[in-house]
Amino acid sequence: MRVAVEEKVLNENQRLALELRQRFHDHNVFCLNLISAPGSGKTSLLERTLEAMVRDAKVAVLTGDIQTENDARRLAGAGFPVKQITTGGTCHLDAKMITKALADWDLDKIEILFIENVGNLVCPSSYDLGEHAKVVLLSVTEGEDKPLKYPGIFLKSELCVINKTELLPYVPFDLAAARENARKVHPGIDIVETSCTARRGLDEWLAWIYRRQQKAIGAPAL
Ligand SMILES: Nc1nc2c(ncn2[C@@H]2O[C@H](COP(=O)(O)OP(=O)(O)O)[C@@H](O)[C@H]2O)c(=O)[nH]1
Ligand SMILES: [Mg+2]
Repeated sequence: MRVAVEEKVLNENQRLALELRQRFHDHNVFCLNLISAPGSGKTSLLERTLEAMVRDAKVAVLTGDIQTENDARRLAGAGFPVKQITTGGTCHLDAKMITKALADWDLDKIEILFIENVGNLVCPSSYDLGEHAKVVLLSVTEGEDKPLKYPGIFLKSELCVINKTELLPYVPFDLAAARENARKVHPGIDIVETSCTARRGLDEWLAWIYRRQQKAIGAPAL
């Protein structure tokens, strides 16, 4: 019974995600879905990303959390459209929440849409949001074994951002093992190392975004 209900929810999500994907395609919106455990640095990475954008860049952010508007407040400072989605307990964003949040935004004014998912390495991996790619963040304080413990999200993500790298001298995190574990789960996954506080690796992250955006433009929606 529980399985049947879950399947129905996921099928409905898939239908709405396909609609979103088609809309993103029609309006040339490139969409990334950022996923990580709480505190890995999703909002920080987006803060650094928005700072790096030129003033008239068509960039927008939807940021999800169970409670509070804190992340939207942090991100709004950069002057780009930002909207908080508070799920009120749900541990992931779903396609219906994204559809609703986009209802009063003109997609023709957006070229890159970042979605910051709720902090969780499990639930968000099952919900397609119509994005072009999922990006998983792993910070060096979390342990290099996380790709092996949470393979689903590493398998589904095109990029793994290893964040807080300026802390490497102080934490027992084996960077080579982390990379190897991510590639054991997903051999083709791209990996970028960043430090949002020391502002390292951000050029590489931005270059990845633009490369992936180029690939998305002109590609069929489905
Ligand atoms: N040392 C260090 N701390 C970071 C870095 N990036 C983010 N943080 C801190 O980690 C905490 C959680 O970051 P946040 O961006 O809110 O993570 P989120 O929950 O994934 O959105 C905050 O205190 C950030 O200042 C980093 O590169 N190095
Ligand atoms: Mg956040």
